[in-house]
Amino acid sequence: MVGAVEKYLLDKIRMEKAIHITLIDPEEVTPPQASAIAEKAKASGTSAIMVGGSTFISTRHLDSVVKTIKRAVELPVILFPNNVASISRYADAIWFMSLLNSADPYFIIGAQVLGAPLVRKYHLEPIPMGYIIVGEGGTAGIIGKAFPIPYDKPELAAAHALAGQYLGMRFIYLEAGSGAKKPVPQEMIRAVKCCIDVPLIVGGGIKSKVQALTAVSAGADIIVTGNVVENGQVEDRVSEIVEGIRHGKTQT
Ligand code: 1GP
Repeated sequence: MVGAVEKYLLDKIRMEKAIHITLIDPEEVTPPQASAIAEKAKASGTSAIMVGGSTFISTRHLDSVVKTIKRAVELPVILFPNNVASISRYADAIWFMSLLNSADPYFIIGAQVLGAPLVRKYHLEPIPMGYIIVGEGGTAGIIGKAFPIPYDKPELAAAHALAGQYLGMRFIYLEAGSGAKKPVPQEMIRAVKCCIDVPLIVGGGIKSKVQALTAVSAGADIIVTGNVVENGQVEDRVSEIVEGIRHGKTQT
């Protein structure tokens, strides 16, 4: 069943063609820093806040980061979990995600089995998503024991995405890894986009207006940026990326 946050995202994509989501890594911020980032990102046109990182996390710290963001902005807060400790009862929704190209069943279905009862208990809205790590893959690739899909194999990314859609996942995420030197290339975004019907999320290494424009004009429906908001110049950087997304849409 499609919940309120998913409906909000789908409506926004329908109306605006492509949207931006700000990722906040709870390991990198204090709760006041997180709420300041969220406020500035909202003012710059971001559509939702994702909270999550690839490595160590204390659920208590995560809870206070999420609570503080919720108090500061009226945007949906969606968890982006790397494990079962990344589930906060204070969020609105959770990407209920499976790392489709992991070699370890734990990241495909194991953590999900452990986390599902908590998601239900906390009344979090699960949004089924197929997560595919590509390129260098970064920390997420190492932690998730993924076989990152090389950039010159777009057809393999497309096959993973299609399998995710056929399994019922309602979003597909192409992840280059946080801080990736090279974001997901256009050919790979195009190859995935043309064979799926569900929205396509693209993230990892997107730092500029041109990079956002390039990803959106190739078919990305959601652009996620994290690193660019950790340097204090949130407003400028997010505004620039949102502008790139708007221009990219006119080229699709
Ligand atoms: C990482 O795709 C996200 O999971 C965002 O990446 O931090 O490089 O923006 P950046």
